Amino acid sequence: MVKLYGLGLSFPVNRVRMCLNAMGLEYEFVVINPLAGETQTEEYLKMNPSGKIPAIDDDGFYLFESNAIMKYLCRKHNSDFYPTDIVEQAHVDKWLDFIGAHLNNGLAKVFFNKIVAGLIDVEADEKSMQEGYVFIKRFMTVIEKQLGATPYLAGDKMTIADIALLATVDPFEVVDINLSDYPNVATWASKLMKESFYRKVHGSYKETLDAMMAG
Ligand SMILES: N[C@@H](CCC(=O)N[C@@H](CS)C(=O)NCC(=O)O)C(=O)O
Repeated sequence: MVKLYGLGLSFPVNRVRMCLNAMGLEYEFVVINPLAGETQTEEYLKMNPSGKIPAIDDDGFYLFESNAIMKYLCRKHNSDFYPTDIVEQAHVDKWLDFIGAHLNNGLAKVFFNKIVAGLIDVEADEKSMQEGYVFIKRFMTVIEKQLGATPYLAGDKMTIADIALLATVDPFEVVDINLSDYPNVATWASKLMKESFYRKVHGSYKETLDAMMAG
């Protein structure tokens, strides 16, 4: 059985959880906290040499990087969430790269300064945080347009590009980004957030954050 290492606050980790849930795969979720130094052990660094989360251990096969993990799982289990047709697959890859390079970068800046800095007692970098908000606005506008044109990010069917996006917009509420500023994305997200692959992760991102804060 796949072992997934990570923390419920991490959007790349939640992306892999949602993917495993959507595919109906059994897995063990091993909670490991980078903020407590738990990803710097010799054992964990063998799975992910960057000391980041997520990583998986699939019966001795180690893999890191959330998008690579989702693609691997889909290929291994012949899932349509990562289509084999080269054009369809190219669209999925395009959006995965777009989300990874642009949106996740912006969100990482905002999330670190708004949430994590306080948790680890580091001074927030206001400039970096504002930069993050500007990136997010710029690139969410592109996503909003796409979801006005097609029901799912890469076309007519749900794919891992949608899962990557859903896990990325999931923490928006706790960093004061209003999803209703992007009505197509809001409609798309509210539909997917009712699905069991999401509900098995949490009721909402805020719920996970509040539980973590409470101890
Ligand atoms: N591109 C990576 C990003 C992984 C990542 O940045 N994880 C964060 C948590 S959201 C982390 O492990 N941070 C701890 C650290 O940098 O030491 C992926 O998609 O898997």
